Amino acid sequence: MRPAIDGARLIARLKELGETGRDTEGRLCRLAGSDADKAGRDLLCRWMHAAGLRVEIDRIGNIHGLWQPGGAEGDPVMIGSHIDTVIDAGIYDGCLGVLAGLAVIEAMQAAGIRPSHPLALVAFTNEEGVRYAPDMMGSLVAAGGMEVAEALATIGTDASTLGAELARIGYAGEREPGFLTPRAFLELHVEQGPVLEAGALQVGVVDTLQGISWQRVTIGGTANHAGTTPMALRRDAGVAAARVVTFLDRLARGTAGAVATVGTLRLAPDAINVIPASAVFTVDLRNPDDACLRDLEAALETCLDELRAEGLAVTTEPLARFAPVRFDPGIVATIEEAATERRLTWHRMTSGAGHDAQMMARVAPSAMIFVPSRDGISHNPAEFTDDSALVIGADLLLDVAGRLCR
Ligand code: HGY
Ligand code: MN
Ligand code: MN
Repeated sequence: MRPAIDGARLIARLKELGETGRDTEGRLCRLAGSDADKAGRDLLCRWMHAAGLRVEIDRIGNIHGLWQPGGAEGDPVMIGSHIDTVIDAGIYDGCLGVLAGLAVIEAMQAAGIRPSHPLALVAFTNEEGVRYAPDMMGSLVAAGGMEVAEALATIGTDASTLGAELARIGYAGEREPGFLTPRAFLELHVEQGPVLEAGALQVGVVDTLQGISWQRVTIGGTANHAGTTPMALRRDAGVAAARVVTFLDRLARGTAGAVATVGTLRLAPDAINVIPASAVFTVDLRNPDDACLRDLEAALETCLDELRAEGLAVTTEPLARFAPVRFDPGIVATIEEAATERRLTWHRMTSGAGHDAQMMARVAPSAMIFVPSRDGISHNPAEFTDDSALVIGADLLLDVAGRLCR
């Protein structure tokens, strides 16, 4: 019997998980290591246990659900993503990939499939990096790109420590990160961009993922009286920050494939009649070409040097830097074959967003499948993908996993 995804159950779980970890204002905020994250993790573990998976947590809190039916030997085919979210998130980012992976295993079980290799489902810790930088942290540690001790010692935006928070919520596991070496890694994800919808395409076959550079910039000026200080005598950290923000916007708009975002900005002392003494903000630069990404970073540094020359104290702190990634051509071809066999409309594309697959590509042949995002919106409660598109993506994931498990 050909296995098929239980679409109704997948959608129901996405909605149930989507209601888990909302704050007092009703916003979805399952930040890594938080009580809200624990609630989502507990729900996922319940579903994994109910599916008969062996649940193992590693030291950075990555949750693994292992299915090794009789006759399945060797390294597992791994399907993964994340269930932590940004602030005021949508319900599909990451969660689709984890819950579709669970649905794939359950579909194989229901159809009596006997895979030659085990399957491992993984929900990685702190993919979003909102509370603790860098992002994709759990998969980065699992792929050997960051020492687990360093990751656990990471100080959050709220002065908490990731390791203490994971212990507090009961997800400081025992297994060493990377205790599983997947024979292949697959991730299904909503596109979070406008390309598939604009092209009326059902599926994206993701063969590359752009480079990412994150840093925190601190600008020191001089607090002074808003009323008595002549403009020529000011060292206004707020104006300096605004100059950097507009510089980056112009730079990115004039550079092929570039995007630049200042997503956080804090002024101190944050008073209506005090010239800001300091501005602390983050810079997110991305580009599919690493040399171009380096040019963007260099241009930012030149802009900051101009502020230094004007007497402002400017320091930077690197938070993340990941080069562009090319996924495994063999798995990309397998996804294309399976999509063609299902007569889906698809095309190859680059991921604008970071994903756990980009870290797992360091240790295993990896690739991704995208399904369309309505109006290209994500990291926003308006994030939406049609139920039918979600199931199409999960069924394709099932086909590809089946081919890789044979
Ligand atoms: O930042 C990203 O691209 C991902 O959502 N963590
Ligand atoms: Mn994601
Ligand atoms: Mn995200």
